[in-house]
Amino acid sequence: MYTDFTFSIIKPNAVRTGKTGPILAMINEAGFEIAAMRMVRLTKPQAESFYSVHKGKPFYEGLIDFMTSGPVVVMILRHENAVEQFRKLIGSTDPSKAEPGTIRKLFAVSTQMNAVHGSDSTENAAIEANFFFSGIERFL
Ligand code: 3AN
Repeated sequence: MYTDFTFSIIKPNAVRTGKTGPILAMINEAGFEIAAMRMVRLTKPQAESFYSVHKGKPFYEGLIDFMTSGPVVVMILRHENAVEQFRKLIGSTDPSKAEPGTIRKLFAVSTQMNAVHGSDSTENAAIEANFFFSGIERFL
């Protein structure tokens, strides 16, 4: 199993407000290599499948509506200890708890509209990346 990659999404609020470029610059400056990237508009079934672990939670329906509200940018990122390093770069899910200088501190507007997603394990990174880029081995 590779451990030097993670999967990220720049979420609709950040894309809509022109933050794609600044966020990509922070990702590059932190030393991540963008191994694969594309802009997509999630369908409702895709969003429901991607966030199926949250099904039944109070924020689930709002999360699906939000994530299908506009285009997102999906990426495979390479870095040593990528999952852990990227979660440090993005900061806490709740932006009010995110460290200064993190992507979420700078660009999130709420816990739901928190600008970016970062996988929480290498196993999930592989599942999530394969969801958008079939056969991820060719990017790693
Ligand atoms: P993270 O993306 O930081 O790993 P998860 O996987 O717990 O966070 O949650 C996935 C997404 O669900 C978050 N990025 C956020 O958009 C939304 N979310 C999580 N918790 C809440 C909450 N308490 N209220 C609203 N939205 C939430």
